[in-house]
Amino acid sequence: MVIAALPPAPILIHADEYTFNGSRNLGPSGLWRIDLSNIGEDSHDVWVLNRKTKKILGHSRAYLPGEHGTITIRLRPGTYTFYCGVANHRALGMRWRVKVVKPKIRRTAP
Ligand SMILES: [Cu+2]
Repeated sequence: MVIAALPPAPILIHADEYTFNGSRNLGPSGLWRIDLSNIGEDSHDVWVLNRKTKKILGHSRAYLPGEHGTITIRLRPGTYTFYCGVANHRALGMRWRVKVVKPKIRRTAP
């Protein structure tokens, strides 16, 4: 039996003043590819917070209006908040919650 390597779980986040709209709020543990698209008029970034441990797992650089970029982060099962760390943007609504669960094992044919 061969267990295939799972590709990163992609999530696309559209950021503007002052919302974070994610393309999914549930996915498998493992690598996550977080693509932030700044469709607003201010700079925005994305930070990843483990809601239980309160640890920051990583963050992107700040993206200018019209820019987009990607960070890849390994997430264990749990709940996370993705948010913008610029000024008080998080409090204004730029946050998105995701739940990460153990993936089902996938098998390939022998
Ligand atoms: Cu922001």
